[in-house]
Amino acid sequence: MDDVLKGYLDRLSGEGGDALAVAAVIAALARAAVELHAAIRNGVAPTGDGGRANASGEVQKPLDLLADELFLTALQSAPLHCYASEEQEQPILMGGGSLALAMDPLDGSSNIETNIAVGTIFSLLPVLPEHGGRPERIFAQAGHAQRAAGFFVYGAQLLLILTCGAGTECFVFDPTTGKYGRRTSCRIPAQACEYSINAANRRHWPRPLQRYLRGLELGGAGPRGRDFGMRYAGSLVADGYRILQRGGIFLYPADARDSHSSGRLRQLYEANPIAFCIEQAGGAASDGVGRMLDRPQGDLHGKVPLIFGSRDEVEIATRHLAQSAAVSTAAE
Ligand code: AFP
Repeated sequence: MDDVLKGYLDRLSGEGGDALAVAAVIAALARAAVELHAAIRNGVAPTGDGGRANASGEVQKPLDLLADELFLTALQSAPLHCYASEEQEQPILMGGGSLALAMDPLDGSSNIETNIAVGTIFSLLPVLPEHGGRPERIFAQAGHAQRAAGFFVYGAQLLLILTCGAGTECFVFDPTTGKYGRRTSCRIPAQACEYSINAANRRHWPRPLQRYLRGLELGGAGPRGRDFGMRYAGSLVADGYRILQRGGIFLYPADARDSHSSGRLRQLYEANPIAFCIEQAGGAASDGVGRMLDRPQGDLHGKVPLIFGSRDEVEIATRHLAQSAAVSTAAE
């Protein structure tokens, strides 16, 4: 079976500019992902709690730290100027190059013990002369500056979802050949049939969001006039891949809790790369007010509300959310 990912990256490399560097970084990530997937699948990766907290104050699991170390090692010879990670308080200067990489090395780690798919999310940004080589300026670029982005899904299959700005591709790893042997292009249906949200947070949502979700729950008996399904994996890469496959809408909104006043997901290495993949597959991604990829980047580990999926549905949800200037909790 051909190495379809290698063929894709070889063609990409010929596009000139920093395409050769982009292809080299993605190839290094793809090799490291095979190693991490094997460690997870074979249960050799440690679980439990690592005892320390990351920059977002969340407990780091040993697998979070193992994943971060594994990717950092794999990227030592990649053409990278700097590396930012959910597991690193500050960016790390690398060997030098025209690109900067931001990663969530292991997304969904709280699901490891339950055998739900977890993943790695990555975002590649250009290093420009005006940045003066300073990581804080490089990682302050908005999402529309991304050169490439994607995520790996460590499930029954190892998948790489990748965009370099000309569509979103899904590569499937074949353990029998040791190659990413299959590629399909992702196109998200404009209409959603499923919604994805942590309904346990309902009481914290703003009223207009409550009304919007109530409309989905009422289905054919309500204002939408048709029934919807509900799926929520609690793993962004699993929910994101499902939506790339069959459409739907995912929402992690800001809510009335101080801890969630900007939602839970980090803009640099979760929301922006997912948004890039979703848009390139014909979908839409919003922060509840405007296009996610146009939102100015806050702090390195800054959080943002995130809504993404089928274009028509994201438009409807964003219109509802725009009605709530201030977050208010429901009376009941
Ligand atoms: P963990 O990496 O701590 O498991 O968090 C996963 C995640 O960042 C993202 O993958 C999920 O969409 C989201 O959190 C789930 O958050 P809730 O558990 O608050 O619904």
